[in-house]
Amino acid sequence: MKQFSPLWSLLPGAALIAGCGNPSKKEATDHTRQKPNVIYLIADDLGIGDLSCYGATKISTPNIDRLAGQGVQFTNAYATSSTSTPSRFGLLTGMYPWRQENTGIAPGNSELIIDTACVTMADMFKAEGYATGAVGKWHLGLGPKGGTDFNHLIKPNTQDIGFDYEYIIPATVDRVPCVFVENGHVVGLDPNDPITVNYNHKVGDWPTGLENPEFVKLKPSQGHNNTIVNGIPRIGWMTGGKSALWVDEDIADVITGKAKDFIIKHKDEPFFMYMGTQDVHVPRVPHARFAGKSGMGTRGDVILQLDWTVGEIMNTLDSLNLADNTIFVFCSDNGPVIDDGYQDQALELLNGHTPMKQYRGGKYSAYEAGTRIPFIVRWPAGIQPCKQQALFSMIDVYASLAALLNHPLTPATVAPDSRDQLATFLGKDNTGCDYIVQQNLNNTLSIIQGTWKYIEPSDKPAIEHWTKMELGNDPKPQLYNISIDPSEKDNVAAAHPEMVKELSALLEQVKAG
Ligand code: NG6
Ligand code: CA
Repeated sequence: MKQFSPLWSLLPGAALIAGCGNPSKKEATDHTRQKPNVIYLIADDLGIGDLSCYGATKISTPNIDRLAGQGVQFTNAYATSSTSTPSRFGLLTGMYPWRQENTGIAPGNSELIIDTACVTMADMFKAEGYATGAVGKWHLGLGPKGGTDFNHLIKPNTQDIGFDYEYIIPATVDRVPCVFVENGHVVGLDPNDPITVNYNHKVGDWPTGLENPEFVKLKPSQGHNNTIVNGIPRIGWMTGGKSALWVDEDIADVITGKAKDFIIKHKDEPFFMYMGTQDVHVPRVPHARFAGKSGMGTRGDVILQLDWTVGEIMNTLDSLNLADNTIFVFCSDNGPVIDDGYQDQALELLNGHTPMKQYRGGKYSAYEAGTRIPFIVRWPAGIQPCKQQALFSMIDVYASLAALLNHPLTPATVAPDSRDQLATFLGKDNTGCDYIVQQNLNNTLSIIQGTWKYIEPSDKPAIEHWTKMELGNDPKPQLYNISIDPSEKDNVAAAHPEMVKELSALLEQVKAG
């Protein structure tokens, strides 16, 4: 193994630290002399109420519970945004996605939306001598403006923004093309059967959900009526690339296998692996090992599948003796949604399960369940297990990890919105950050400071068209005291004009940069 400067053990985060403020009894070990590996595993649409370690009683997630029990388990952590693309953009760039135009939910043929000139979190790790990899759901676009060409080397790809290796699902599992991309190439593509993708009109002659509903094995409830792949109608049209099409039941196995391979390959050097699971996004298609096992329909089954994935990664680390000095972050990209477009009986089979817990809204929403996420940080060599109640936002992961590595974030354009919250991230301090800013589907912003949450006025629709989710948009300012009213039932803006003024001014200041 590579040896790093002993200075490493003196870095701010390297010393063993107390669990959420309590003095540590552990002694420093040699592990802390080597840079820790970092695994950032981001689940899709998983709710804070979906895990037994967060209080779910109708489903059991033993592996994620074990991870939480060995790490810092956050109870007030937030994603930057209530949908996938902007949330991931904020994490990897350290810049609020709403500062850039094209950061809404990306189609499957979107250009790479992170500028190759941007110094990403992966670039930082690379500069620090880490092997870097992106595995699984990507959803930040690939290739140049004007539509991705999937038949040649796709450039730019994640390798142009700091990743040495990629094995990715370009967008979402409900969007075409239904293929994996490895280092810029569609995996298993037959050059004689090129892929054509379009998001405006039908291409080729493959059946669509709209024209051939008789071929559909999972019926849409909203949208999702374009090209049928594996019996599932998707968003967008595609044709060609038959030999490259993924098998939905096997996606978790494939990406978990690739993630394990990456860890094994880089076991002797520090590595950063960004892993996005397709679970629990629609279409929810569990492998036969998990089908019917939750008693809650496929939404529950893919939660079990996700838990299995986490267990596989943990076991791999254990078997290589890497668990101790690996920072393993587990979280979701946005809040949960029950029916997100397929008739999978998620609602009918909930059986009292509460993905949103007591929080209002869900995916797409400015209300709490839109961005409140499960968030766990395990690092046995550097962290004392604890529950962390401090306010924390995913936008601050980048600068916090930079602080851990003593890596300067200069010039100021690098990760401009990310703040060093390392002490909170590691459970050393429970003060948390002064304020956090979130974004809903329509870019309506809200800000939380202390116990107060302010949602800026918006003329956008109150309800999301397809899911009927409350978006939290209201032409009037909204103010909630989330410590006494976590379900945001009582808008107290009229009673506290001074607080509305203060928080709206702070939000304007953040917007101004
Ligand atoms: C919506 C899709 C939804 C999901 C979402 C993106 C319809 C009706 N709904 O437009 O199913 O794909 O986009 O989800 O098409 S995310 O988690 O990747 O942001
Ligand atoms: Ca998502």
